[in-house]
Amino acid sequence: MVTFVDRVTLHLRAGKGGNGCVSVKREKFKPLAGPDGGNGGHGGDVVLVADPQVTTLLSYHHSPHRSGDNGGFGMGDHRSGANGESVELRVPVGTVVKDAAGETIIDLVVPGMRYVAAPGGQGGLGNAALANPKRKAPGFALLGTPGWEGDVFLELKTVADVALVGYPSAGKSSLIAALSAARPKIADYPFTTLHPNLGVVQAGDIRYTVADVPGLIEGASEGKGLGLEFLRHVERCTTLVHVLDCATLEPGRDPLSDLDVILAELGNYPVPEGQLPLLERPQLIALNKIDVPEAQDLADLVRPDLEARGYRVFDISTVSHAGLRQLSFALADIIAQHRAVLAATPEPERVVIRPKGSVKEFEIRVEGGTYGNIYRILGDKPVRWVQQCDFQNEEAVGFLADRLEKLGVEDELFRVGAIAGSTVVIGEGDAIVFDWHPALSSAAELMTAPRGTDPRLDLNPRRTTAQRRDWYHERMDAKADARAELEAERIAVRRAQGTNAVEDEQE
Ligand SMILES: Nc1nc2c(ncn2[C@@H]2O[C@H](COP(=O)(O)OP(=O)(O)OP(=O)(O)O)[C@@H](O)[C@H]2O)c(=O)[nH]1
Ligand SMILES: [Mg+2]
Repeated sequence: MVTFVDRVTLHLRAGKGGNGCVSVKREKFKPLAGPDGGNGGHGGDVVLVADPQVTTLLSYHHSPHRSGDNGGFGMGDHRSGANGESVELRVPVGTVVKDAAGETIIDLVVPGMRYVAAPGGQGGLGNAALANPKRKAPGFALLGTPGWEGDVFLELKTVADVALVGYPSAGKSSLIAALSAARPKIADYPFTTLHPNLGVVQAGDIRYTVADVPGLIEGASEGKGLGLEFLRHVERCTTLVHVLDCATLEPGRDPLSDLDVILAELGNYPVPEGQLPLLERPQLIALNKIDVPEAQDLADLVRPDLEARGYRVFDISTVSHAGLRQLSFALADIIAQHRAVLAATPEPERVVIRPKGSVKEFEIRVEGGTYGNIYRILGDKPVRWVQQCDFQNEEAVGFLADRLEKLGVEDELFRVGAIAGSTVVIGEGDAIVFDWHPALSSAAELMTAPRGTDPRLDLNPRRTTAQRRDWYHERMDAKADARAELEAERIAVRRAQGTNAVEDEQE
């Protein structure tokens, strides 16, 4: 029987939004008293919540299909539909959420963290909400949009401060049982532990968590034994404790060679980017089973070697509890230091892995087709508007066309080269295909001139006041000039005559 699951694929379906309602208020002496259709309710989300009380993904292994409730329909008399109930899926702290392509979406490492894995659909507006001074009695309402539907992949990576690693039967489970209230299965055959166990240790005023992972053997990184499968659970532990068995009777095994094997396997484990490789983390050594006399002798023998390699070594026995206090306080020190460092470093900027919406509200992709180009309109808004449109209702289709126009879709279609009759598709796939009939504003642009520069405007014979004023001044100036010229001529003539007269007089 499976009792622990750390990987599961969930099939999620969020609730659909309820449709808006078309209704007209009727009163005894006012049969058409205005639109009163209510809005549809929103569809329920499917939310993942990190819960420290949950330790396994087992329940999702048994029932991986989860869905949110649909939103209720809007009704007459301004009654809105009820919002669909959201579903909360409690998952262990340390659950990594990945999309169907295997990309990490979010890491639920903090207790209480929530992630809306499947957002519910939007409720449609009723005709009351669609009314405005220009459209007093809309004969249509918007449909609810479908909720998100798809698969997400959950992978549990235990979050603990300390990980106990070592050969099978080295006494890891016994150690966690001796240090904490955890009661894992303990037995003298290898691979007793098949999944990680968590325990909470209180040392002085420091409290930390310890994880006991299944035993490793030589070749684990190539899949031997339980393989490296479970090293995933070590990945998030700050500190490692090597539990070395000093009382093993197996030939060819001694604490030093055991340690080398485990180190080699840990070194082969690829940690995700940005994390400290396992072997660069603080490591302590626990020489276990020293209640057995030969084990104590062996421990005394190997300790100088291990200390020479730079390890802090603790002789322990999970049976007599010797050395456990020292070990747990040494661990508490390391954890406390690590926490102090963490508290001092500023929290790194949050990275949004799946940014919502692009800067542009839509884009048009031109695709070649057998019957000429297809213009595909992509973007959250246009796609949602199409989902909200009741294509049986002409008014609703007109409303959709207006919305698209307002967003600038028509202008953009024109810019990328669509002509009247071009095939236009909204969204991926071929759900909504139509022939483009440009509305008036874009038809004007077909005349290739920018707005407001219609050539016919230039034929206007009426002059502006300014033009008339200028014309008047020009005429006045011309008259004045002419008068001055005449005057000058007259003077000249008179002078000529005058001179002649003088000459005549002189003769
Ligand atoms: N004498 C003695 N026996 C011990 C001690 N610690 C553990 N054992 C025994 O060693 C055997 C294995 O102990 P476990 O705690 O199950 O070992 P494990 O490392 O968890 O093993 P796997 O889960 O198989 O990897 C059990 O029979 C324990 O009773 C100890 O300090 N002294
Ligand atoms: Mg065990």
